[in-house]
Order: sequence, then structure tokens, then C-alpha cells
Amino acid sequence: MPKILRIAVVGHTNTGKTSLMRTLIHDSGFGEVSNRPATTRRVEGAALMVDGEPLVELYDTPGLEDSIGLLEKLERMRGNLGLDWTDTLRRFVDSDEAEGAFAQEAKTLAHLLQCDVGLYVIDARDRVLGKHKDELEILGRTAIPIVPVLNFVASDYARTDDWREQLARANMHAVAEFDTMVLDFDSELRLFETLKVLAAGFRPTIETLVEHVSRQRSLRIDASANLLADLLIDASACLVVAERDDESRSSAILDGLKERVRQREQGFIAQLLVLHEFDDREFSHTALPLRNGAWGFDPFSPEALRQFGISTGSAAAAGAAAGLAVDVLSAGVTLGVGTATGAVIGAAIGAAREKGREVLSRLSGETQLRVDEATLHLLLIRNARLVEALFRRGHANHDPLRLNDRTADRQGADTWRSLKSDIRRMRAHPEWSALDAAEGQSLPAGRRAAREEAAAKIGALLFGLLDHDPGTHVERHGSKV
Ligand SMILES: Nc1nc2c(ncn2[C@@H]2O[C@H](COP(=O)(O)OP(=O)(O)OP(=O)(O)O)[C@@H](O)[C@H]2O)c(=O)[nH]1
Ligand SMILES: [Mg+2]
Repeated sequence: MPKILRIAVVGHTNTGKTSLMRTLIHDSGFGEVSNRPATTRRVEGAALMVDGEPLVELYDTPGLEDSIGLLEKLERMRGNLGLDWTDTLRRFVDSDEAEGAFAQEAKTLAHLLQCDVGLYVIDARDRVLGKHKDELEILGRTAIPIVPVLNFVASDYARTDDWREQLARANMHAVAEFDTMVLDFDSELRLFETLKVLAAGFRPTIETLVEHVSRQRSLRIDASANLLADLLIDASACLVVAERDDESRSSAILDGLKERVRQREQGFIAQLLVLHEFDDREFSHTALPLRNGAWGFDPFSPEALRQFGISTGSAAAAGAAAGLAVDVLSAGVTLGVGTATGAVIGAAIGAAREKGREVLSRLSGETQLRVDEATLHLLLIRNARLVEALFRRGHANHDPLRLNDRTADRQGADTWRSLKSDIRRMRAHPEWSALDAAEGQSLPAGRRAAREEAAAKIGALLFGLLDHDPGTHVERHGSKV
């Protein structure tokens, strides 16, 4: 294993240092984040592990508050002692002075001096002021390589150019840009690349880290695709039989099927949040689209279909049969699973949608019910969008999860078309659905093959979504006074 790289995250107070830590270590529970200054009062560390071994140690530090006063003090000290800057700084952090008015700054500088590199976090919305210039002056004299990280760059008010100019004047040319609310994988890689240039002795460490981070991302995309494929199989293959003669029992069976699909989707979301290392409590109070860890709209509601631009045809999905397709067993003719599509069944579905329970009750004999295609399409698209949003969400972000981008709907519609034959096969195998399977029950081999094929197509969709420019994903944030 290459040698451990120690990184100190430093900067003015309230610039997003703790948030950057959370983003880089994918842990929304790290430290305390708040809009008031001086939230972090002591140095706190976390390690990025590869194969069970720490590879990078990151240290969050208290914010620098009075750099103007500190620089004056250091200059006086240096004049009196006749030392160079680095020795003056070392002497300062060991002195009694470090316990007094500059205690916060001293803790941070003492830690920076023990690290291999510093990330200097800047709120890019800030005007470049004297206090920042003095901070840069002090940091530049530590003899530790410093990588400035422009944070809040997604804001309309970011003064990125002003900052780059100022940093160049301080001889800092390798600058990283970030927004800790939006986890942009490319910015993360660029940050590591910049570190590689400035901490040249740690190239193998950073290369191992980049390889690890990229591999983890691919594995997470594949795992998300598998989870989504499982959801689709469970919902597509599931079949229930309702008795024509007993209307109240039939409608209970129907409601039962819907409820199991809802719960199955919720189970999928819970698994997805674990996979992406988000705590589902984070989503319990947010408005759109997740409420209490579930989608705001019921998957069987016409609103949900409309929200994702899925056409429900002329029959407005309404009534008891909304979201369910109907196979009819009547007069000895089975419009069985294999032929569950086509004009005949299409008419039955349309009629059932229009009149709901009433039509069901008029069908003679036994009625087979399954989740209809529009709802399956919805399950695919909205959950692909959710996967995309989770990939793009920084772990410092506590805003409600928003899905602004429609790319998933367009690309998802293509994937949906390519999945049609898979779905038809799933529908021919009700035994593949785990909706009714007991916990731990092994599932048929055919299902495993179907999952692999569906997951490959869904994985391609997810990779495509994550490759495109997020554009409207980025929220705009207000100016700072
Ligand atoms: N929009 C946006 N908000 C951010 C970003 N980074 C941090 N914030 C917010 O800015 C505020 C301060 O973030 P912290 O991470 O606590 O900042 P800090 O530098 O650790 O602050 P101290 O510990 O007090 O020095 C919080 O309200 C964060 O949610 C960012 O990139 N974009
Ligand atoms: Mg902090």
C-alpha cells in the first residue's frame, strides 16, 4: 500500500470545510455543519480506506477568523526573533500566545504544519477582502503545498475569476473548483489530479485512490441497476387471480397487489439509500419527491404518470383498476400471460381503466391482474432519476432532493422500449416475482438470467445519465452579504 497522505482542510470560517469533508468521505454524519460561523472548534479527522487500509487522512479544522491580527502578530514575532517564516509559525503554535486570542487559528496552523498538503476552502461568493489576502499570506508561508478549493461555484454569485486572479498573485495556480452540494465526479477527479501535481511525492497514493474511487462508482452503478432490475421483475411478473363472483374479495386482492408493489418500491428506495450511504432519515422531512422515504406520488396514480410524461392513452387511469392490467379468463378462453398484450387485452385494459371496478365485476369467471405497462415504465424512469440524483448529491447536502432534469425520461423511454421483450418474458413467469416469496426463499434460475439481461440495459441507461452534463441539476444559491 502506498504511503498515507495527510490532508488538512483549512480556510476562513463558514466557507464549507466540514461540508467538503462530508462530500469527500461520503458521510453525511461527519462533524457539524451550520450556517453560523465558528461551528467547528477542534480538529477532527477521517480516513479514506482502500482494501481495509487507510490511504488518505483528512482533517477538518476550525475556521481562520482573525488573519489580519494574526499576520501582524506573526510579523512582530518574526522581527523580534529573527527567524524565517516557517520557524516563526512553528514557534507561534507552540507558544503561550497560541492559547490566547488566536487559539482557533493556532489549532489549525499547528495541524496544517503536521500534514503533507492543505486544501484551502474558499467561499467563491465572497468578495476578495484584506482578511483573505492575509490568510493566503500566512498559508503561503507554512512551506506546506496548498491547493485552493473554490467552493459554492454553482452559485450565480460565484466570483470565480476574481478569486483565480487573486490566487495567482499569491502564486497559487493549481486551483480546484467544487460545490459540496453537488457531487460532480469530474470535479472530484480534478481535485485529486491537482493534488497529484502539488504533492508529487504522493503520486502512487493518489493514483490508487483515484482508481479505487472510480471502481467504487462503477460498482455502485451496477449495483443500482441490479436493484432496479429486481424491482421491475417483481412488479412485472407478479400475477394475482381475482374471483368474479366475490366483488369485495376481488377488490381486496386488487388493493393488496397495489400495496405490495408500493411497499416493494419503498424497499428498493431503502436499499438504494444504503448503497449510496445516505441516511433515510435525511429524506423524512423533505418535500419532493421523497416523503418519509417514499415517493410523493403513488405509483398507481395518474399524477405520477403525468409527472414523468408517461402517456396513459385515452383511458384515464382511474378507479379500482388503475395501474393494473387485466387478463381475462372467460368462456374457457384464456387470454393467457403469453398473449397478455395486443388488441384484445388492450381493449380490456382500456375498459377496466375507464370503468374500474364496474367492468371487473362484469367480466365473467376468473380475472388475472397484474401491474400495467405504464406503471412499470414509471417505476423504471422515476427510480432511474432517483439513482441519478443520489449519484449527483453531495453528502453535505440537506436540501430536499429535487429531480429537475428530464434526460432520464427521454433516455429512459428508449430503455423502456428495449426492455419490452424482457418484460414480456417476465410476465410469462409469475414464479419469478419475489413479491410473494418468503424471506430467504431461493428464486428460480430463469429469474437470475432475466435480471442480468435487464440490469445490463438499465446499467447502460444509468451510465448514460451520469455522463451527461447535469445542467439544470445545479441549484442556484443566493448571494452572501
Ligand atoms: N450552496 C452551498 N452551500 C454550501 C456549500 N458548502 C457549504 N455550504 C453551506 O455553508 C454553510 C457552512 O458550511 P460548513 O461546512 O459548516 O462550513 P465550515 O467552513 O466548516 O464552517 P466553520 O466550521 O464554522 O468554520 C452550511 O450551511 C453549508 O450547508 C456549497 O458548496 N454550496
Ligand atoms: Mg466546520
